Amino acid sequence: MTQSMMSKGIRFYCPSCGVGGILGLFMIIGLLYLAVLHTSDQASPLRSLGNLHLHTSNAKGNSITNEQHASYRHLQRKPPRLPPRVRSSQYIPNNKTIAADHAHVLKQKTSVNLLWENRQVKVVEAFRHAWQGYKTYAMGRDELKPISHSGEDGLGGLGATVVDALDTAIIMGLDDVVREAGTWIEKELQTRIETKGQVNLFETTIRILGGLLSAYHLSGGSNKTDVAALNAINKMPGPDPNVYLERATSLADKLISAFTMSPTAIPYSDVILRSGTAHPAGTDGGACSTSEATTLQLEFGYLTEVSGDAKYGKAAMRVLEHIKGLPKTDGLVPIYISPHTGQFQGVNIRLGSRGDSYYEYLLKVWLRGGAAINNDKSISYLKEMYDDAMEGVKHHLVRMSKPKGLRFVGELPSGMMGAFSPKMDHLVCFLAGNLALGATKGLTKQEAIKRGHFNAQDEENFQLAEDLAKTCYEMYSVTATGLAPEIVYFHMDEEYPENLSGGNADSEFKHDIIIQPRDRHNLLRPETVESLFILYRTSEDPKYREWGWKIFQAFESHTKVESGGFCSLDDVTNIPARKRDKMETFFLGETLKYLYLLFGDASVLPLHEYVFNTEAHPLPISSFSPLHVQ
Ligand code: DMJ
Repeated sequence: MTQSMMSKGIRFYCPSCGVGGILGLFMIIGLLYLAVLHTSDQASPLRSLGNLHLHTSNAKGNSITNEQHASYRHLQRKPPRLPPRVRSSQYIPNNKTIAADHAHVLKQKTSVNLLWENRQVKVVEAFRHAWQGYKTYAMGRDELKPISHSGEDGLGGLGATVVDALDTAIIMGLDDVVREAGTWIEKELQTRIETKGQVNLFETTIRILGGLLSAYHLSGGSNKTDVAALNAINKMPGPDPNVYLERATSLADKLISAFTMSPTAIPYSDVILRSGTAHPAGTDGGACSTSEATTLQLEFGYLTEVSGDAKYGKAAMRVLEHIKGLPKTDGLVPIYISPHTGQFQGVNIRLGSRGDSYYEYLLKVWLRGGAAINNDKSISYLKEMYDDAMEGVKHHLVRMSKPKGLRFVGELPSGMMGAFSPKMDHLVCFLAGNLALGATKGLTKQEAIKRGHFNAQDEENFQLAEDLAKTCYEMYSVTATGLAPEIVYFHMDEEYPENLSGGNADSEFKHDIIIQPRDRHNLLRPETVESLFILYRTSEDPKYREWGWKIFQAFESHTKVESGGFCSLDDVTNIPARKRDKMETFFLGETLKYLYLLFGDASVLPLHEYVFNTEAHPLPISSFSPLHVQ
């Protein structure tokens, strides 16, 4: 709440107030602030927590006793750390700025702040444009097809864009969008959960379950005691937050069959919603992608925390507990795992598709469990697995391109004994941000050093994070459109061909980065801007914002569809770029959210208090971990 009070959002809440009104508002805010201080623990980063005993209730009214972890009280009493909310009045189309209406406020701002506020408004306008297209042509479908003015259900028909976009709209303060999405979820989603057919466990968990849980938290659901006070100041539109939790629970009750029906700790990859049954994938001998089986624990764990039902977190954490005991090579693992045997399958090692978020969740589940704060030993194995894996990445997968020298992460398609491939998926770009997050535990680098939380390995990992962020940015600037292709190869020989595969002759790295014709597409993916956001927050270096702005402008120039929405591209190396008739849900859920946060105030959703799931849905860091298998 203090964050909301200090935010720019609050100023726009009452734009026409006079001085008296503003003083009055500050008095009310001051009183509420004192009340909050009285009831909540001190919210300092990496605080140590007392070992009190507690008996409390969760949202469903179930009883939770947790002797070791009294910090649940902190979660119950602390008001939601809602971000500053940008009011609708701030969105004035056609490049008019908010300055005219609020000159008295803006005078006090530096021109740098103003510049980034205006850029942030541009992102909000882009989000509105995307939502408008979706609402007009595809409301309730999974994805918008912006060129043919229709929709498709590529994710099983749960209205994935509605749920994926909702918390971005909450964060941006777009009340009308929150109301539209929230109402749809309240009225339509339950029937879909009960009647739809096959969905993928991982996609449904990260996008739908994660989106619902984040919306539940951000609209005040997990902070029952203070929600009334909060709503009095900043009423959240849409349904009661418990609606989001109810939908999340009923969806998870279907998804959990993937764990319970499997003979091992590794879940089946597909679930039939209407029957609540699960089965293995129809390909690869039924194997699950390693990333899919291991990217469920933030969502199921948070559901356990807010519902009080241990079964969700337990089922999901069994996967990581099990993988802890499997053989690995310097922390690196193959990209398939079998639910039939519980063993890894094949030898292919990479941090791109099918491998990526295994490494992401080792760190994030540890962070969200609060282990960086409360030193919870029960999940320290996750941080050890993460640290080992990052050492493995540095030893086996990181190389330098020629002639100009970009550090990149390649692949070992035939395992440790096979040849190195200088191929890097755009998906790998998540790693830059993840390394920075792991090194600083979500603090700024400066703060982490000051607090003694930054050792030599952190320094090395942070350097790699910065180098990879640069590489990922250059994957954009090497192309004619300024947008990255899905996959690049890095040049490693002394000799290099003269032909330019990216199409930007001005790029310093035009010979280092090779783009194959089959890899020239762009799906509006978020990984690079995600990393720029985390690197900006942790390093405070403004260059990351500038890079993000360049990328945003390229999205605007080449992917915007006039009638509404944004589209994927077939070929980023030629202008005009050939358009592809699809707007992926993660453009609203992740790409635009990360850009908005990158250009905004660092006090919004601070990284030492929130962990973003792999689909960019923020979940609050718990000060205790109910996740580990007892
Ligand atoms: C998203 O669904 C998630 O970020 C996932 O982890 C990887 N793929 C897409 C975005 O590219």
